[in-house]
Amino acid sequence: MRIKVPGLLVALLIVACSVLAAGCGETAGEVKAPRFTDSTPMAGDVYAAQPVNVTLNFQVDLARGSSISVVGAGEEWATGPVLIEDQSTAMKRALKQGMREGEYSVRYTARYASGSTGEGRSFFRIDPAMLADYEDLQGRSQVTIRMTGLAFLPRLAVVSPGTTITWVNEEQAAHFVNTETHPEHTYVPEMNSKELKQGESFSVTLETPGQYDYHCSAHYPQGMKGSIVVAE
Ligand SMILES: [Cu+2]
Repeated sequence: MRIKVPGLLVALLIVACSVLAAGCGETAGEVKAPRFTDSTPMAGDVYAAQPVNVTLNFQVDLARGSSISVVGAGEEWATGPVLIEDQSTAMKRALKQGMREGEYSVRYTARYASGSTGEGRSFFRIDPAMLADYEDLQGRSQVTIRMTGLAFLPRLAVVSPGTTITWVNEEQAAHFVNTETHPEHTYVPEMNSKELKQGESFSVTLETPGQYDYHCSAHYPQGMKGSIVVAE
């Protein structure tokens, strides 16, 4: 008889923990919809500033009727229509300005061209303290980023809205500027350059405040990555 009481308590504890896990701790893990490959931000990423959108990549074609929600501090931050692009295997939704330090949960429903759907969730964090590692280049209309030694210099830069960024390849190896993620390059497609040979350059003007991570797809394994924050 004494065994039954602890057994019941254990059962109740399991139920209570499950409820808690489904409620309070739901942003602690990632749930991937079938055919999901990766996203910007990635689950668990910590950003120095807010992303400008949430982009999700899939292995199959998407159809209309997909949804993306980004909630933090009790507020919905995703805005505007769900956009489908990259030959229909990527979907994204813009984010409102004004996202502050904290954790944000991402929920999505992907409607596939086949007719089936998949649901997933992830999370990311914003921690402005990370801006301490960024070189402050605010207040300039033009900023040059050198590509040399298989690296972007400066690797981390904070600029003002409307700044034109120009990447210049100073070495013999050909480089690219590619928006996240690798290899889809779907986050901010206008940041994708053609192959840049020695002496060639690529420019883009960034108007919307937020974080723009990028890399060189030819030297991704070597860690050739950079990040620009456009700060108001
Ligand atoms: Cu490269």
